[in-house]
Amino acid sequence: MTEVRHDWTKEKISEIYHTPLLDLIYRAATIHRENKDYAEVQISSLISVKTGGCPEDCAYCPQAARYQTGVNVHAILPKEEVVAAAQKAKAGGASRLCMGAAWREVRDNRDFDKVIEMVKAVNELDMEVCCTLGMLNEAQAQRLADAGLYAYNHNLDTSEEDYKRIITTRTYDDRLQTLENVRKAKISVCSGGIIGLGETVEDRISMLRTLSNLPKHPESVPVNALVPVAGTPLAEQPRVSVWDMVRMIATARIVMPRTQVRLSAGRTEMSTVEQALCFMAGASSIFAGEKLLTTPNPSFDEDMAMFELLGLTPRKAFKNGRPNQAEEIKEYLEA
Ligand code: SAM
Ligand code: DTB
Ligand code: SF4
Repeated sequence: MTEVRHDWTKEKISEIYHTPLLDLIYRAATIHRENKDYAEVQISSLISVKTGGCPEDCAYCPQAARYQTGVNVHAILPKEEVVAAAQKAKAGGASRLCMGAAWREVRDNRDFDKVIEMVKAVNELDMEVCCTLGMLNEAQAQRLADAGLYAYNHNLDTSEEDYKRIITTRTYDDRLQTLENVRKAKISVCSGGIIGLGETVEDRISMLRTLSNLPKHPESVPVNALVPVAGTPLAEQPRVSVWDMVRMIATARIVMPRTQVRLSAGRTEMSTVEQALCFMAGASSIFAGEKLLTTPNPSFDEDMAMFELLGLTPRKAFKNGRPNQAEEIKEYLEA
């Protein structure tokens, strides 16, 4: 079993990232196959429970109020609509529902009370529940944990050095603090980034260094390809090459060997062959369902056809234990 290390240097990660491509894929695939469940892919489905009107200035995001993106702004959804979406996602093969809100941070108000009710309701469907609501303090993280939240998504997006170019309304340390608050509440951590923002390869490596040097690796690391959206400052960014996506996934797999590396935004632009390469390189998770938060994604049917073709199976919910069963998660990660 590959040892889980927390002392990766930028030099070492860079050496891995720049390995000749087929050697890199082979090495990542070898590590991936140490896990007996390597042909299982964890499926998360997204629902935007509060869309648009966000005060932040994330340069990639269609939901920031300051950019004219034509996104359909709406207030918080009724619980029934979220439960119906969760049931549909479960029927489509998803083990996890991730609820997103276009907030800078959680506030202790009625909207948060509503999210807590949603978490409880989806938890009762025997699905892993995830939220991505912006920054959280310790008490808010604990309240989510008590409601049965399984995972919290909070991305670093890019390197610490590059952060100010992409977002000015909060700092990298703010992001890291929320991740710490989530950890303390014993919620599973989901944190990754985006490639194609105009970052350098060094920025990608630096972000992987931060993630892989956290006291405990995130259980999930989403690797998103930028979805360029008209009206955002990054609308004209060229699409990232699939080879960059493969390199990023393979490097993440090697430096965080027990983590679910998620082939995230950008799949509508990728062929089945290209996605197969990403699974070969160690991707073990996807977002499925027609929509990400506001932009399109392949349908459940298309993904099931791809799974059939590639011999992949959807991972069942709670294979690593229920929320707050930190010891089980730990045992799994260290096994
Ligand atoms: N507001 C919360 C926050 O920022 O943490 C939660 C929702 S936010 C939309 C969640 C993540 O979606 C971002 O951190 C970013 O990584 C990703 N994202 C947003 N827009 C994207 C885009 N156009 N392309 C790829 N990923 C995107
Ligand atoms: C993540 O890493 N990617 C998802 C999820 N976490 C919240 C979001 C992708 C959003 C893509 C743009 C959109 O659909 O609005
Ligand atoms: Fe707001 Fe999150 Fe979008 Fe940034 S990424 S503008 S915080 S919704």
